[in-house]
Amino acid sequence: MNTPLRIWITGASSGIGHACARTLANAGHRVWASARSLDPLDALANESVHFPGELIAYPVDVTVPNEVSACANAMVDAWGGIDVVIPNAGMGLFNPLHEAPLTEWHTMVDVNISGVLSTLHAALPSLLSNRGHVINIGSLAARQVFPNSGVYCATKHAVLAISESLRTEFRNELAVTTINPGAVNTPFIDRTNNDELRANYRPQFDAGMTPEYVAEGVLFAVESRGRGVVSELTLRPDRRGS
Ligand code: NJP
Repeated sequence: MNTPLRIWITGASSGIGHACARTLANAGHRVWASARSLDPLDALANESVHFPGELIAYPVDVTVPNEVSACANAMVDAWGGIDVVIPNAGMGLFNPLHEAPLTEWHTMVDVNISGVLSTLHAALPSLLSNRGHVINIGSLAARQVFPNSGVYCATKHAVLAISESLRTEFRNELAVTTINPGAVNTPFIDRTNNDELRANYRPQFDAGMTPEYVAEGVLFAVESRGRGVVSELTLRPDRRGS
């Protein structure tokens, strides 16, 4: 088995983050799982007692910088450091640009950019001293723009730029990976407030990849240590049918 790594993941209560937390703990790693909703995190922690690794649930709202730094400090106090951070918490509130309330734009910027930055800022000192790994969750929307999701696309372009700046600045100290998924079947689209768009998009996500498939990609990137660095991984649904 690979050496167990100490991994902090945000947005672990649902979807991709939840699947990553399970997959990584099941592969023997030590997972510090964060989100705002404690019930699903506690359920995950209870389930994980049967896994070879370890999983601790620690609630955090990534839009509150003091909570984020307290979470990182608690992990370092408990486990002595952070080897991998996965700032996965993110939201896409789809709406045509001219119809979206300003609050939706701010929410996406607060969670998808500021939340990622707060998480990285809190984790970086420990990551740098451990020659650690940042795994950012981008999107196809990090390289393309789509209608009805202009601000979401802008936030994911920012995530990719943050990854690239870390990779450039810390070439000899950090591994940096950006995972760019297409549609994944999670509650992601259910958070969209525009009823018509939510209903129209849902089938596309129903036919998307499983979050467990994305988690396999994350596990591969995490366990590449010493062999190579996955700098960008694009995953798209297989539309060929069975
Ligand atoms: O979405 P969902 P996904 N503070 O809604 C958390 C990207 N992505 O797993 O706090 C802390 O199931 C929320 O937890 P809670 C996407 O952009 C997806 O699909 O309890 N956490 C939950 O755990 C995002 O970056 C697709 O509400 C906060 C999690 O975020 C990542 O994948 C395609 C929070 C969201 O889980 C995970 O999305 C793509 C806060 N303030 C990229 N606000 C896709 N699904 O198709 C939310 O290209 N969370």
